[in-house]
Amino acid sequence: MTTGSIAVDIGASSGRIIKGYLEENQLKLDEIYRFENKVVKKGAYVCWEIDTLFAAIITGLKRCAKEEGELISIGIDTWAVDFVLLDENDQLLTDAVAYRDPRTDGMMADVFEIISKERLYLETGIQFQKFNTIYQLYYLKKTYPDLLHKATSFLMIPDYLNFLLTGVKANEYTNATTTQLVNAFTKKWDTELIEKLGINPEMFHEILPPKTKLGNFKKELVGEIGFDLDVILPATHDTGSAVVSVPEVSDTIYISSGTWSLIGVENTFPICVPKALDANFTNEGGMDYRYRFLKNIMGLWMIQEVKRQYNNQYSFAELVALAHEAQTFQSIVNVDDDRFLKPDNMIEEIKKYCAETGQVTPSSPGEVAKCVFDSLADSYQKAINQIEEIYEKEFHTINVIGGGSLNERLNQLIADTTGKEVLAGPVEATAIGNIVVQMMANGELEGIEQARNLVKNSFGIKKYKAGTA
Ligand code: LFR
Repeated sequence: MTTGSIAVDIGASSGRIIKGYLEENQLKLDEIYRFENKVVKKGAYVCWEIDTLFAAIITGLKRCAKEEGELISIGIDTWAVDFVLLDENDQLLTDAVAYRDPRTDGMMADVFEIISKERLYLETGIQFQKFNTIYQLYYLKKTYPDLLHKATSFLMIPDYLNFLLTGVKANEYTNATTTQLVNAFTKKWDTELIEKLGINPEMFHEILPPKTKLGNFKKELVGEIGFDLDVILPATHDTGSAVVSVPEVSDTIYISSGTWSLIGVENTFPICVPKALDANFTNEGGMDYRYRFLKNIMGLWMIQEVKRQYNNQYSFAELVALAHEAQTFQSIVNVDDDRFLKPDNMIEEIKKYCAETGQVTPSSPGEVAKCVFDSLADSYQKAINQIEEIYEKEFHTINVIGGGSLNERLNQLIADTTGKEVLAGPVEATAIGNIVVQMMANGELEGIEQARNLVKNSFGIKKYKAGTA
């Protein structure tokens, strides 16, 4: 009988419950349940529906009941930076406010008055994004000091879901690093920095690394679900899990392609040099204390929003095909501009940007889509130039992983724009990374090298060369 592990992988637009198991030396995946994720306005803030997400996990687990005997563990990963605060009775003090909420506007400048940008980067190695946890917490400190005072627990989204499952409160390492409050070298909460900001360091929990067994389902949940599993920490930051499943990291630039495009390389040490700061590259904590030296690029979010603005009358595949037909259209926007983080209307924002920069304004859906894809490829190229400049070497391969790797035209466009070979896959990178870390914890895999070989042998990786479209 094969044993299986369950990955709960929740992204910005959907969540999935996937079973992973070994069969004839290959990793197999079965999707058990899929559910929607979205933000809603609660009072003044844009929030995640955290209770609905937890209920969906329970529904999915009940569907696993027939496979129960074979299952041994479960791991949860989600996007990063967002959190909730609990009071001394473990009751929620805050909603799970979403990082695209504009509440952090202006907070970066306030924080830099307390600690310089350079010092913050030197200590944490984390990129400057206005939505990082540090700026969200500083907003709370300024706006609701009493609330922050009452908080006794800081839990990031997967930490909170794990707490609901097990009753155990802890902060997982890979996700904790995205707060910009963890020292990149000691890998511990930077208590001095936290205190300087006027935030109570006591509300942060012990930082536990991936592969740690957190606990088991709470008694009442075992009754409801009908069985129990070991709850194991994968890299609970989805990008951390995704990069575990990059088949070959040496001399390769990866792009984890989903709502965001995360472009970078894996290191065994953080790079906090001035050039990295200027280019705004991050050193996020990874599996086995490796570091993801990468940059956030706005990603498929832009085309998701474009599709939504066209009232979903075109599928993604149709937008890709229409873009291909609009061959002569050439305008490009800077996808890294914060104006594209959550505009009221993405199409209008793109048009406005083109007009303001003296470029031709896109009008047809094909032109808008072409503008988005070309702009993404342009931004990838710029990030690659920065990586090569910092490393003082040329990389020859780009590995696109995640759902976006299914976009064949974008893969070819990346190959054509960069002149490098593009490898596409695995598509289910995040769930795979989540599952293989559980398998390491369960003794089914020895370590990350073996896990990466397993990925290489289990999933088809497609190749694209420049000029072969
Ligand atoms: C991708 C991701 C990125 C993070 C962004 C916000 O899903 O986790 O790594 O920067 O979402 O949390």
